[in-house]
Amino acid sequence: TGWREDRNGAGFNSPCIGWCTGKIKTTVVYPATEKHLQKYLRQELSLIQETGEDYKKITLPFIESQSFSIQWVYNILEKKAEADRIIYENPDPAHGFVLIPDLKWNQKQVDDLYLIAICHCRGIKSLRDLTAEHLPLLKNISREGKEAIVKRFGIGGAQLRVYLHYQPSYYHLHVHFTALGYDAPGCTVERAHLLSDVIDHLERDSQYYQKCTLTFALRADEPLLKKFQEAGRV
Ligand code: G7M
Repeated sequence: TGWREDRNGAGFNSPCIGWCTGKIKTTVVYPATEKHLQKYLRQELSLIQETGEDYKKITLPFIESQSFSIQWVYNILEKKAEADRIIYENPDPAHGFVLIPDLKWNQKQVDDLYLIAICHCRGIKSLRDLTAEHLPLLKNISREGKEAIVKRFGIGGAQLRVYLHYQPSYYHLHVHFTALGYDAPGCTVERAHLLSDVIDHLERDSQYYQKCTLTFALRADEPLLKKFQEAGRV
C-alpha cells in the first residue's frame, strides 16, 4: 500500500513507518485509530461535477463550517516545523513560497520524488480562488520550484509532474511536484490539475476557476458527499 492523504487531518501526528523493498512499498500505522481504519478500507467513490454555483452554495459553506487544521502549514511557513528540510524559499509575502519534501517522500531515491510548494500568502483556499492576480505567484512556483529541484536532485522540469489537487486535503494553496515516472497517489485525472494548464487558463480568463465545472471523486464516508446528495446534485 502507499501513503494516503487524510482530509480529516488525522493520521500524520501518529507514528508511521514506511519503507521500500524492491517494488513493494509498505506503510505501517501504529497506533491505528478508527479514522485510520476507515481511511484504508476500500470505499465506494462518487464522481461530483461541481459548477461554480455548486461551489458557492455547497462546497464553500461546507469548507467554512469545518475546522480543517492547517496549523502544520503555518508551522512550516513560520519555521516552527521542518525548517531544516526546506529545499528552497522565495520569502516574498505575496508571490513567494516554501518548497519542502512531502511527508510521503523519504528522499532516499528520486524515483518517487515528491515535494510541495506552499505559498506564503494566506487565504487562497484552493484552485477555486485563483484569478489572474495570482499569476506571478504561480509562475514563480513553476520556474523557481523546477530550478531548485534540478539543482538539488538533478531532475529536470521535463521529468516533473507539477499540479494542484482539487479537492485538496488542506485549504491553503500548495502545489505538488512529483517525478513524472511515479504514479503518485492523487495524480489521477479526477484530482490533479497541471500547473501549466492552470496558468494557461488564467491567462485566457481571469475568472476561469470561478466559472468552470470541476470534477472530483468523493468517498462514501465524506461529509461533503452528503451535502451534494442533500442538494440533489449527485
Ligand atoms: O493537495 P492536498 O491537500 O491533497 O495535499 C497535501 C499534501 O501535504 C499531501 O501530499 C501530504 O502528504 C502533505 N502533507 C501533509 N502533512 C500533514 C504534511 C506535513 O506535516 N509536512 C509535509 N512536508 N507534508 C505534509
